[in-house]
Amino acid sequence: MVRCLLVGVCLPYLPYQRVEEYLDELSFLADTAGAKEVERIIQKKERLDPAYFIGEGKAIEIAEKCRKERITLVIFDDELSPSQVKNLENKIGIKVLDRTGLILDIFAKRARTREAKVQVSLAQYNYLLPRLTRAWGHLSRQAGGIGTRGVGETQLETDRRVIRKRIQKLKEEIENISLRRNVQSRRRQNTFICSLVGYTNVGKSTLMNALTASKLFSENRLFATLDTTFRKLKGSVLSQEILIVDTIGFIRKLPHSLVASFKSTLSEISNSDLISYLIDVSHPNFEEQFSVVKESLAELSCLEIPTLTLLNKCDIAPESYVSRAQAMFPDAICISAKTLYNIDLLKESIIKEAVKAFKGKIFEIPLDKIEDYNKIKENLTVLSENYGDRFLKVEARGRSEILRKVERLTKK
Ligand SMILES: Nc1nc2c(ncn2[C@@H]2O[C@H](COP(=O)(O)OP(=O)(O)OP(=O)(O)O)[C@@H](O)[C@H]2O)c(=O)[nH]1
Ligand SMILES: [Mg+2]
Repeated sequence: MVRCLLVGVCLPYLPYQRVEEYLDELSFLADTAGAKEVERIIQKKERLDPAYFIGEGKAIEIAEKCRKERITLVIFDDELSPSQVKNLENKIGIKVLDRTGLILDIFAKRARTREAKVQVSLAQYNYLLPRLTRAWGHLSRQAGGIGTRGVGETQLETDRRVIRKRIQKLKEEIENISLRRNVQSRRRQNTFICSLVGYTNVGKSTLMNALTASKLFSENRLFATLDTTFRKLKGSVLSQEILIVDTIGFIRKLPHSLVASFKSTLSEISNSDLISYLIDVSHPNFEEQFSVVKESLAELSCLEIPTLTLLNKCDIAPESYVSRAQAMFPDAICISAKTLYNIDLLKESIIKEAVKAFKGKIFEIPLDKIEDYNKIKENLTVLSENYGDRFLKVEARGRSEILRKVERLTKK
């Protein structure tokens, strides 16, 4: 494992304890990426330094510490500008990474499917583009521009062109994938979709496995899941199909380039009939984690969708955390995806929501409207069809908006 040092800055409005917790999360991220925290430094500062982010003196202190402890990587909890990274690397003499760079690295390492890989590459190139420009600017300045200007510029232009072309290609590929996805989701219109949503590592995949008797990858690391997966809810007696969707976890300060790239994956959430919010009540900071998720969902325009709040990891959560959470979410269900505590109760609640969302109805469709009816039919669960002299009598279940469409056919 790479030995690393973590750096956090405590600005006047932030409690020190909070910065500690942020660094705990950063340490967890570092561990996921394959780096071990050897030291951490928190600097109290009135304002950030434009050149070094932290103070120059602090940078020298870090350099000494790294030499003494054989540390080879420094990770900052905040996003650094490209020139800050360059200045810090020059001063400290080893690689400097910011939070965004670290998260991108983890995503790149963990992406398995074509779609996840393409989305991560797009985010990486978008991150690289402005950095590439300035890095080259720096090099040609170092040489005083003499003799190298032409070469440097040409190289830079070529690199930028290549990267822009790649970005364009990746965007097209993502477009194609989401187009296919849309077709798929239209076909799924007569199924009830329940998404499991939450901060990273709250137990979404574990719960998915519990609900659907599948064996998705889950582990005590951040961002174990980078794709959305669908599975049928097991044990539902409804004729209605119920699908459970496992999604990517959210995190504080998720890099913008990543959010943009994963838009098509995340937009799956907005197709749901029900969002199950998972909260890890064993985590000291679960309130903030919840608001991060809530904000991200607002950006994806998902706030209108009915929700179910689940307090997960009840088996290991301290009593006081659970009561704090229950006061905050009086309707929430306490569960444990691991010990299966209350999982049957949860299944019933999901089924109840499915019953609410999908109504059954009987229609008499005039025979001259049969063609129109056939077009809508694939979005319904048809229970029976009987031809009469003037009407086709249909008994069907479906989403209310689809039922309204059929209803309109029965009107003159
Ligand atoms: N004790 C306990 N551990 C749990 C519970 N649910 C999940 N875990 C553990 O929490 C860790 C993370 O679980 P995952 O299911 O991978 O979490 P996730 O939300 O899918 O995480 P990402 O995909 O990384 O966003 C694993 O080590 C699980 O075994 C629970 O109810 N109780
Ligand atoms: Mg997962």
